[in-house]
Order: sequence, then structure tokens, then C-alpha cells
Amino acid sequence: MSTLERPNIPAVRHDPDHLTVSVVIPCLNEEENIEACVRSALEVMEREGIAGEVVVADNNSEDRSAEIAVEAGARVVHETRRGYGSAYLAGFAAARGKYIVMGDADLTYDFAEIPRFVTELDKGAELVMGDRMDNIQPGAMPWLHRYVGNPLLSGTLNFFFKTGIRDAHCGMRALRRDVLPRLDLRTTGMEFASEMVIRAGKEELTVAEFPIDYHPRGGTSKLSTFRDGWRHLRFLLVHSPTHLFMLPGAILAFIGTLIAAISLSQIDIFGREWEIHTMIGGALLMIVGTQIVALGLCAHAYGTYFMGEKDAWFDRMRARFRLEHGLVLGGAVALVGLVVAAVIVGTWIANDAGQLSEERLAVFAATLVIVGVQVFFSSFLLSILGLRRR
Ligand SMILES: Nc1nc2c(ncn2[C@@H]2O[C@H](COP(=O)(O)OP(=O)(O)O)[C@@H](O)[C@H]2O)c(=O)[nH]1
Ligand SMILES: [Mg+2]
Repeated sequence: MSTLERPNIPAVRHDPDHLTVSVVIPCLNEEENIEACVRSALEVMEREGIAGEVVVADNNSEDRSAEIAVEAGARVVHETRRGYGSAYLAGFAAARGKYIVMGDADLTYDFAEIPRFVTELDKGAELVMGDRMDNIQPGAMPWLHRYVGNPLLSGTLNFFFKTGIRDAHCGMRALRRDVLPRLDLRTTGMEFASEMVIRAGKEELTVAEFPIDYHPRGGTSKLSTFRDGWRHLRFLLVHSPTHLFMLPGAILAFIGTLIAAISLSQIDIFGREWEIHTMIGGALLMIVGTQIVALGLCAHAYGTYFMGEKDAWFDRMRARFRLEHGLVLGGAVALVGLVVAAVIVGTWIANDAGQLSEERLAVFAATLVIVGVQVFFSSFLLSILGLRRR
């Protein structure tokens, strides 16, 4: 990372130690827009008497973006690692203001909104989000993003993390610079937008949100619908073991147990009895479900012990259950399976080792042994993950 400043134009018109706002703009090949963005941000701050600077975070743009930004009065930070998140992290590191206002270098956002963001921060908000959803100008957002991508990703984000933020991907937002250590942002790509919102929720920051306009873009978009959409979704999933593992695993194991019980008890459903194939299906779901739940518990433990995550449900569980509980449970389930298997073999021997047709019961017994062993050893793994907890 290096800083480029043109000596004859002051990048900062104020004492750099007492800046109120650093406008940070990520920029990749935006030569048709960057000048207007930088100038409008500087003009608005000048007009409103806000002591501010503009920091442009560039990733080796192949066009003249960086030079134009300097000429327009910005400080340009060069980040060699590509990506929207990498650019912002470099820009934040260089920012000197008490507040940071974020916005794209593509003329989609109106930098005249800066004072409104500052007002919200002055009033006590720690993160201020723009909300574009009711003011998207014609042609500003592709149909697929407006009606599929954004609702799907924002909906998932709020279902998982309950942030209550309407437009979680809005690129114009502002935050106090001193909350950055608490946010501890790390992602390098477009999923940075989601990471900030989720981390703010987990840190219980005071968040404000107000409607802003979203205009059609100048130049070409750097967003790749499916690649960046997937990066967002992937980020949401790997940060929520409850939704990735626990719920699906528990549901599968429950359905599997139900199916196995129906097959074992020979209950008549839909006018027929359910035999060995049904039992195989039930067994599969029981085993897979248990496995997924065990992985989820390990993911929760890793998050809690090594990533500083706080999950009320997992905290209650670990206060209540110890390694020995898991060992006893797993051991008991496996033992029941072994006993059932022994009874089958015993009956067969008693019948002079002749015909044997206890398929359903045999599959069930094997399933209990497998599930019991999984529980037993997963309990040890959970305990290992907690050994060096802080
Ligand atoms: N420095 C840098 N900026 C980027 C990168 N990708 C996107 N940007 C900038 O980040 C902003 C958002 O990208 P944009 O194409 O507008 O995506 P959208 O707003 O999600 O449609 C724009 O100012 C881009 O120039 C990158 O890899 N490096
Ligand atoms: Mg944009």
C-alpha cells in the first residue's frame, strides 16, 4: 500500500488530525466517474463546513482513474490485493476522520447525502446505512438483482442474523472510525458489504438507516451476479452453524427416526405397510442427520472458542452438558443396537442357523450402532475443541 499525493493541490484543506469525515471510495477502472465523485464529495463538505478528506482506494486500475482522482483532490491509496473488501480495508487504514462515509465511484450514489450521514452519526449512531429499495431510478438496478438477488440475500441475512436492516447491500453507508476494531472486518470481495452488517449486528452497534436515491451507473459494473452472489451466500452460511448444520441436521434425523419407527412398527399408512426399503431410507436420514448435527456442534464450538462468537443456545448447551453426557448417550445408543443385533443372531442360532429374515430390525440395529459411535466420538472431538479455550 502506498499513498500518492499531488504536491500542488492540497488533498486535505483542514488539519489532518482534526478531520470529521473521511469519504472512502473504492475504485477499479472508473475513469469516467471518479472525478465527479471526488469533486462532489469535496464540494459538499466544503459547502457544509465539514472538515473532510476523500480517500480513493485503487487496485491498480488499468485506466487513468488514480491520476484523475489525485487531480480532483483525493488522496489515493494503492492496494495490490484485488477486491472491493481489500480496497475498503486499505482505504480505512489510511482514513483520518472521526467518521468514514463509504460510496462507490460510479455515480450511483449522491455524495450530497454526506451531511445526512454525519447528522445521524452525531446523533449517536455507530453505523448508518442508506436504503435504496424505494428509490431505485429506472435502469439503476438489473431486474435479477432487484427482484431476486437482493431480496434473497437480504432475506437470508436477516433470517440468519436478525439485523433488521432493509438494504444490507447498499454501498453508501457511514460509520464511526473507532468502531472498526470491534467490527474486525476481513473479507476481500463484495461480501464485505454483508460482513459489515452482520458484524455490526453481532457487536450490537447502534444502527440508523434512511432512504437514499440509487441512480444508473456510469461505466461498467464490477459486480459479477453469480460469482459475487455466491460469495455473499457462502459468507452467510459459514457464519451461521445453526442454519447451515443444526436445523437441517436435526430435521433430517427427526424425519429419519419417524420413518424408521413406521417401518419397524408395521403401521398401515396410505393403505400399505412399509418394509425394508423404507427402513433403509430412514436409516440413511438418521445417520446423515446425526453427522450433520455433530459437525454443527463442532462448528459452534470452534466459533465460540476461537472466533469469539456468542451464541445463547450453544452457551446454554455447553453449560449443561459435559463430555461424559455425550459418552453415556452415545454408548447407550450403540449398546441398544448391539443388543438388538445379538438377539437377532441368538434367535437365528436357536432356529438351527436356518432361514433368517429380520432385515428391518437388522438395519435398525446397525443404524443405532453407527449413530451411537458417532455421538460417542463426536463428544470427544467437541471436548478437544474446548481444551484450549480462552
Ligand atoms: N479498488 C477496487 N475497487 C473495486 C473493486 N471491485 C469493485 N470496486 C469498486 O467498488 C465499487 C462497487 O462496485 P460496482 O461495480 O459499482 O458494484 P455494485 O455497486 O455492487 O454494482 C465501485 O466503485 C468499483 O469501482 C476492486 O476489486 N478493487
Ligand atoms: Mg456501484
